Amino acid sequence: MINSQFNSNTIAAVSTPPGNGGIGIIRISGPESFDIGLFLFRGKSNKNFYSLSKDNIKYRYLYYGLIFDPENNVTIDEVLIVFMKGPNSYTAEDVVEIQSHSGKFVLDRILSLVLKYGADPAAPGEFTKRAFLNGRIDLTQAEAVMDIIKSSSEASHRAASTLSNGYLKDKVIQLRDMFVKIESQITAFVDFPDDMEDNFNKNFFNEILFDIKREVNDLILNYDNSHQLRDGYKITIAGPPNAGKSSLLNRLVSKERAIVTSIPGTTRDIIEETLNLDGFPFVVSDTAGIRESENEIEQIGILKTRELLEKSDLIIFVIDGNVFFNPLDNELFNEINQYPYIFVINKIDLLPSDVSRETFLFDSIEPVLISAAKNKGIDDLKRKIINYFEKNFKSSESYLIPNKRQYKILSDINSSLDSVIHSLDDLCEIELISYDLNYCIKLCSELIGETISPDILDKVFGDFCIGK
Ligand SMILES: Nc1nc2c(ncn2[C@@H]2O[C@H](COP(=O)(O)OP(=O)(O)O)[C@@H](O)[C@H]2O)c(=O)[nH]1
Ligand SMILES: [Mg+2]
Repeated sequence: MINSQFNSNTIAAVSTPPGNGGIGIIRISGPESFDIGLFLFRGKSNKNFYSLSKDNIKYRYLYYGLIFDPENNVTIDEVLIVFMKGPNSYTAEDVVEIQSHSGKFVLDRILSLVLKYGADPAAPGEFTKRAFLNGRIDLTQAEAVMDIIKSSSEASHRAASTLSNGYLKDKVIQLRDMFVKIESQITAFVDFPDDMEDNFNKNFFNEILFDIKREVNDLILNYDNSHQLRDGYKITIAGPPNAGKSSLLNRLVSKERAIVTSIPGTTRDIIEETLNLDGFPFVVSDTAGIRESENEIEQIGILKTRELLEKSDLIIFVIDGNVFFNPLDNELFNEINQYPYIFVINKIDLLPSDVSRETFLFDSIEPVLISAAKNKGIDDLKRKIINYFEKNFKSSESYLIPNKRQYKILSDINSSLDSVIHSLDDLCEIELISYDLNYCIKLCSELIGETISPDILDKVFGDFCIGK
């Protein structure tokens, strides 16, 4: 049996998602992947079959042929197969990919043959983990692979691609180099404390440290937007009952999502819908109209609305243009005014034609005039929403957004930096400065995965799907 020739260091999995599709891919990686692939494959050219051998494989070339069961010579499927010699492959090992027809039965049959003849089933994320362990990518890039798979909008994809290209790794290595440099310069004085008084230029070090701190803080700030890029920015539609909030939600998401009636107090539970505008992911919530209410259920709805306002990235405050409303002396408006908001006046279709836009200008509060029912002004509103979010994402640099693990480490670096800056004031504590700087160096290495504990690694890759 060929089994015995193969060691267990080769892994395999179906790398395409489950379900029926045009093609499915089985990926094999490790020292025995070529042997297994060659053993199960029979090339076909002009109706003639031929066998490939290790000496005559063209790497990264798609071969057409059949996968067959060597035990009974039964053909399993017509396939394309590609051999990629490490390190020029995803995992940096020898990799074989078999493109077969997709369908659970075919893919399972081929995979079971691959496993039978020497491969082990790959754990979730194991291909990417190998790419990391073999030094082809750093940990931030490995994590980005996961984000790319999950990304649901242009912005989230762009953020993931930025990490995947190694920009965060480069930045962290740059910071680490600076820490190393300062550490060696400062500790040089440890053995010569007498020189310190004359030669130590505190301002020089302070300047560098503040530069580093600014960079670290920028990354930390970017994190705050990262979960929003992944999960969507929160937009909340709020306002008095019957203003047309539910109608506006339906309009924005182009479907009848929320119940619209002329009965004030219809919406009680918060209704959420996702929306993609110009590549930005949003979660839009329709809420209960805020008013004094005796009704217990409605009161709970109003309480939930207030909680949501606090967590929102942007509030769309909607009123009915036909009901007298002066935002400047309105309690509800003053509540919303504390948060970022867009002021929207709805039902303009019902307004007399001689009412001008100026009627609705209050101080510097400029409203967007819409009719949710007649689909008027909705594009203006969308543009205004996009503009608001674009302001926060001006440069491509701000797509450099760490994930939660990286964010925690950056926060630790930031605290240690504070401590260094503090100790610099009191030059007696040179050892402490050196200790903190060394800790920063260690944290940088951890961030890019150069030093990292196996359980953190398992956690990172355990989140992946099988086959990736
Ligand atoms: N004429 C007109 N009626 C509207 C408009 N938007 C909503 N309505 C009506 O106003 C009532 C309340 O709408 P709804 O969306 O349920 O308001 P909500 O309580 O703020 O969610 C319903 O009868 C809607 O048909 C609009 O732009 N023009
Ligand atoms: Mg409603």
